[in-house]
Amino acid sequence: PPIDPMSVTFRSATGGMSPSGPVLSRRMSDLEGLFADTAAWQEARDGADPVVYEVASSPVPEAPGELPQSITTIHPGAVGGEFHMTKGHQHPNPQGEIYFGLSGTGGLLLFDGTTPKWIPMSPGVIGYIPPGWAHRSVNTGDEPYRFLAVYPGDAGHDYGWVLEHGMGWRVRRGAGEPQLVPFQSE
Ligand code: PAN
Ligand code: ZN
Repeated sequence: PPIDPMSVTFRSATGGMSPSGPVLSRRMSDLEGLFADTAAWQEARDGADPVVYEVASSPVPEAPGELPQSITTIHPGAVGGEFHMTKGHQHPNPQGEIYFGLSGTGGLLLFDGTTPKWIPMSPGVIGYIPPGWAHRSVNTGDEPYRFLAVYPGDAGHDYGWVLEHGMGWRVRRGAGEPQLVPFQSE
């Protein structure tokens, strides 16, 4: 059923939304196969199994014509030097998506199967994801990195594509700027 016009309040202290739809929590144990250093990942999983990121969704349904929104919070940290990140996905029904930086420092890694791109993200930055580009978010700072996402309700989410093709680069902690390392060299 169509929903009524509405406003959603962003809770800046927690990254929550009010009113809120589902809130999803991804722990280290949910992120098998993501990080290059498998031993370091296993150690983190078997230890505190920390929450790596959370996704709060607005009550707008994932239905054709609607524009669902979500706020992702990626907690700071790294696994074997590789920064905390989201799983990453393709939209099987290729359509654009908009990200807007809310707090902290991170980046948007995009991959079309051939060429990776990196968009540094910070509060106030709009990152645009064109149709057909897989996308993953990375926290490159030492505080929570938080952003708003707005996407077409019938875009769908395909997580298998990234597991199969990678994202072109891995994002590692460097002396200064984050290091973008070719995926194949791991
Ligand atoms: C975002 C992502 C969110 C979590 O809302 O879904 O940041 O990342 P993963 O879905 O890759 O775990 C988005 O891009 N929606 O389309
Ligand atoms: Zn998306």
